[in-house]
Amino acid sequence: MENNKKIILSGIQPTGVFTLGNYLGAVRSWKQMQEDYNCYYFIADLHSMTIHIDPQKRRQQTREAFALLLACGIDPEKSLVFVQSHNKCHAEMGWIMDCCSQFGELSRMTQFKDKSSKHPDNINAGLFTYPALMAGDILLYQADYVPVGADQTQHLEFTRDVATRFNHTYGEVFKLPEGYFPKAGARVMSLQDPTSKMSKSDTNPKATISILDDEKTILKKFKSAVTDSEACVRFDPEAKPGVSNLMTIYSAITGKTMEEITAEFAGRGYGDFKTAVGECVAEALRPVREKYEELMQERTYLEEQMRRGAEIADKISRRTLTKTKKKIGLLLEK
Ligand code: AQP
Repeated sequence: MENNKKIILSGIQPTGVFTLGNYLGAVRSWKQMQEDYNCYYFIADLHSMTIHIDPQKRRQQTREAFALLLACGIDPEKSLVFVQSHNKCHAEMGWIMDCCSQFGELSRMTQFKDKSSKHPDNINAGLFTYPALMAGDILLYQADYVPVGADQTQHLEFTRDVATRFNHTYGEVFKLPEGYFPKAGARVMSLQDPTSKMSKSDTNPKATISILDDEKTILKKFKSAVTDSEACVRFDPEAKPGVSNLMTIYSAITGKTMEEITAEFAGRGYGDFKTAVGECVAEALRPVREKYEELMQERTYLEEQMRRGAEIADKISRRTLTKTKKKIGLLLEK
């Protein structure tokens, strides 16, 4: 990747099969960005440790997530794709970032507050220092841009603050990353509670569309999506969160504007609208599902790509890690 292209870095946790939200909000744009940037994508298995997952399941989900990225069109010949824990630099840099982070600033992170209220029985220290590990992930690769959803802007600001502080205290090491807002990105909400985002770890299967769901399942889930009693397809996220969410999905896939969608379904019931949304989603996800099934038969190929990804990731990030350690005054091993 010796060229002048800017670096984009992003990760996704292996906490379940990707949802339509992960796809429309993130991974679909990752595919498009491969042409214009040097893209580094990783499966954030260390981050996934902040919630409890059965070990066997975590292993399986990590393999699946890696295959899903490739199935979604991330090409290991164009982009760097790897599993976070396979590159030891992340854990090492994570500790360094922990020691550069203040308790007060970590306490203000809204994601910590949200996630600790969701898992009150497991408010672990990792959940609290999650943004420090994430700062390390980004800074290790001297990333220019990080694609961020609205829920991640606080973490990016934190990364910039820590990097600025480090550069000021020890001398210039880190590039300050900027947020990247993909044009075609969409925030997808739960089909059963359209005021909260669609999440892969949601325990209610009717609330999420998995990108591996078949057409019949997808149509059924959209049919039972929560709407309202007005029977009018118009975009109003405050008053009509359910219908607005379905419109967002339909628009993200077909490219139609909200006005065009309202006109298309004027005088027709929600039944027709839900079927149309379900059909376009099923059609968009079909090639991903087919590619995924093919890839899961090729275990050796997947393992080889993981190994190669880890090797390149180590090579790129070790330069920054070594420089960081020198600046801090850690004695380097000879
Ligand atoms: N509902 C969503 N709409 C749009 N974008 C979304 N993303 C997640 N959910 C939506 C984006 O997907 C990328 C990867 O997310 P992640 O796995 O690192 O963590 P997350 O945001 O916590 O995703 P989930 O699905 O909600 O996972 P769990 O259930 O494990 O917490 C990110 O770019 C994210 O913005």
